[in-house]
Order: sequence, then structure tokens, then C-alpha cells
Amino acid sequence: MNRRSVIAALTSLFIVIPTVFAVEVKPPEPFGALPTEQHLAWHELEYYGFIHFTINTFTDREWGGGDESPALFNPTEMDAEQWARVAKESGMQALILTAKHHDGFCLWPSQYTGHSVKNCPWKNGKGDVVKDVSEACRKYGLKFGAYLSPWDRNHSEYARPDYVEYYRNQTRELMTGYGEVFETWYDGANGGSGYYGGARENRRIDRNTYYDWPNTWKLVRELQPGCIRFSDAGPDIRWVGNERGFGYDPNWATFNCEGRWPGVTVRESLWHGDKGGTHWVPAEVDVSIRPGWFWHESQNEKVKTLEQLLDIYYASVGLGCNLLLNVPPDRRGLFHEIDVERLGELGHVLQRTFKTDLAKGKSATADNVRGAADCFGPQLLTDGDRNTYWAANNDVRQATLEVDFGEPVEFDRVRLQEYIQLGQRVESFEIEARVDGNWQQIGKGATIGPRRILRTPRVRADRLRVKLTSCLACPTLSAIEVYSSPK
Ligand code: FUL
Repeated sequence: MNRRSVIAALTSLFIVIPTVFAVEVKPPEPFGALPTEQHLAWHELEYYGFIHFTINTFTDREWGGGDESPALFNPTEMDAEQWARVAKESGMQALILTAKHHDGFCLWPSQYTGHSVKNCPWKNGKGDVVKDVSEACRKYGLKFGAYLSPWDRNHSEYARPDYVEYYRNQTRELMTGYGEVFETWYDGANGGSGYYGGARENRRIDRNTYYDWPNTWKLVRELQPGCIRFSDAGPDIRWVGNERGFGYDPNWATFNCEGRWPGVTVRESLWHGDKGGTHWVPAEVDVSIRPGWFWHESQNEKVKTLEQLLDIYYASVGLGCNLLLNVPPDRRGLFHEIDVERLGELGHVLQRTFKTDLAKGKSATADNVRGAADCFGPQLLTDGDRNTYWAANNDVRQATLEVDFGEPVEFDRVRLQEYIQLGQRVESFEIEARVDGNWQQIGKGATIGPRRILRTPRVRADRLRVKLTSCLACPTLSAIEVYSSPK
């Protein structure tokens, strides 16, 4: 054996030995109910718009009776592209349109009813608001969703079996005629009285059984595989339980679906989710930028202020919910100037706040690293990638993570994220900052889940600590991010 082949043999031994003896460190076992691919994509949307627009806009009402003439629907400067452009500039990622509200008027020319845009003066009955909005969304890179009210105060067969068939036919039209639909929206309202094809009476339904929801939801999933279905009871996401624009802490994405239907649910479970619940059904927060869902001239001066909108943002998106902010177009078919200005201000502040993550690339340490392996190491918390994660050993229920900025950094926002692909685990945490050599608590909370953004006091700190004080299983965390809001 010459010298060269001895070196070659030794070299290959050095390569082979560590490979043979290296113990592969496995990721934590998934814990509890888990999100689907559709959920993961939906969580990333964070903030999007709701559009309430129909005959009510022209009658100054919130709930139409179902007896309104379609001739009332006549926007004079209808421009769905303005809605999409303003939404985009405000930081929204999608729009959900009331394709049909409780009065039954359809914003698209459904072949199953005459109570629609087909019989209105706008565009001589040749218009289609659903088409305009879905196309405007595509043009501006927004996702498109639809609200199809189950309660229909116009339809003669409402509360009878034929209406369920009608509702499914309309679902089919919306799910096949307008490209990709990211979310369908079902509310739980069923007020009883209505026009009902001229009967003008009270009609009651059994909310548990009448709509046969499982089959409608199955149809939606078949026609739109990526679509998320919203209601008081899931099946994919849940109502947060108030219309004032805030989520709750704790906020579990897990939820018990059994026996719950739109309009039949448990408030506490909507607010907080069910810890250890059977399904992944995270909360969506719906709120209007004005007091009403529809546009009313008398509410032009009551558009929420920038401060109110920021409070809503942090109380919804900041608590791990998605925010569905309603902006009702006016009788021209445009977002009103005051709403446009407010949305612009909100977009500007959010964009400036979250532009630079001050923790990105900074060194991070943890008091426990799963199998002492780099692939679960704390550096993954600050690598700017929300899909990599730090994880702890199986028996760990408390952990401390520390970011070293290297020099004092000024900030007032901290954003945390669990690696929810493996389930939601953290049930309490605290945040501390080292200011002039002294540690001080700047925030705390219960759950983290898909996202938690804390507004902290503005500090100049050279280190940040996240203490996970209680976890349901060994914790994971995919991001610690730090921001400074514009002063
Ligand atoms: C409720 C409806 O009754 C309101 O009119 C509005 O559409 C709101 C978003 O959902 O259930």
C-alpha cells in the first residue's frame, strides 16, 4: 500500500465512521389536531377584506326583506378594480364578496332565479358583480372568496327541501364559474320572517338538519379543493364569536365540531377554541370599518379611526386570528373617499412596521435543544424562515430562548410563531428585554399558535428572552421576530 492509498483509506474511514454512528434526531411527534395544507395557506393570508354590497346599499337597510325590486340595484360608477386596488394598498391579501345576502338578491346572473343582476338597470341586466370582483382580484394578486347566505327571504321554497337543492345549484355556479375561490362564508342568521315568493310569513328551520351542511361542504371541497369553509361551526375555520373586531387569549385553533352547526354553537368555544379539541378550526375575526355592514350615507363620519383599526389588527391578527375587515361600497359602486383614506393609512403603518425584522440573522440560544441537534437549533428562530423551527426534547414543558442583538436595538413589537404543522402546544409565555444590563418583562400571554404579535413598551435592549412557561407537549417555535413601529 503506498502512502497515497493509505491516506485515501483513512479519509474514507473518517467519512464512514461518523455516518454510521450519527444518531438521527427525529422531529417531535405531532400533537393533537393538526392543520391541513389548506389551513396553512389560509393562516398566511392574515388580513383581507369583506365586501357587503347589494340592494341594501340602495335601500339604506342592513337586512333586506326579500321583496325589493331588482330595479333598485343601479350603481352609477361601479368599479371593482378600485376595491381591489385599495385593498391591495391596505395590505389585504383577498376579498370576500356577499354574492347573496339574506334578501336573496344575486350579484351574479344565476340561472336558477330572476332575483338577480339580470333584472336590474345596471349594465342593462348584462352585468355580473361576482365576475368583476373575481377578475379584479386576479389582476391585483388577491384571492377571491364568496358569501352565500343560507337564509333567503326572497325564495318561495325557503324552509322546504327544494330550497336546499336551489342553494346547492347556486353553490355549484359560484364554485365553477369564477376561477379559484379561497374561502366560502356561511353565517348563522335565520330571522324567520320574509317575503318568500309572496307568502310573507314566518318560516322556521331546524338549524341542525335543514341545510344538510355536510353534503354542501363536500360539494365545495370537490369543486374547489383549496377552499376554506367558514361558519360558526367550521368545518375549516370558525367565527370568533363577536363582530367587534377582536380575538381572545387563550386562542386555541383546536375545536370540537361534533354537534355544532351554523347558528348552533357554544360561545366560549368560538372565543377561545377548545384546548385539546378534535379538529383544527382556527378563528376568523369579522368586523366592519363602519358601524353597519352595508354603506349608509349617515355613517360616512363614523368610519373607524386609524387607532381603532390598529387596535383591531393587533387584537385579531396579533392574537393568531385572521382579520376579515368589511368595507362597504357606496351607491356609486365605489369605496367611499373616507374609507379609502383610512385603509391607505392603515396599509402604510403596517408596511412600515413590519418591513425590517431586527432579530433576523442575530444569534439565538436555548436552554434545551432537541437531541442537541443543529437541525432543531435556536438559530432557526432568527433565520428569517418561518418554516424552519427550534424544538425541545420530548420531556420538556418549559424553555427559555434568548436573542442577542450584539448592540442595543430599539423596538416595540415582538412576533412569535409556533411550528403549527406539528400542532399547537404553548399555553403561556413571557417576554423580557435587557435594558442597560437589567432584565425587564415587556409582555406575556397564553397561546402563540400560528402567530402572536405583541405591542410592547418601546425599549432599547441588547437582548430579548422568550420564556415558554407552560406547554401541552414539548415546544416548537419557528420564529422570533422584532420590529419597530413608526413613531
Ligand atoms: C351576519 C349577517 O346577519 C350580517 O348582515 C352580516 O352579513 C354579518 C357579516 O353576518 O350574520
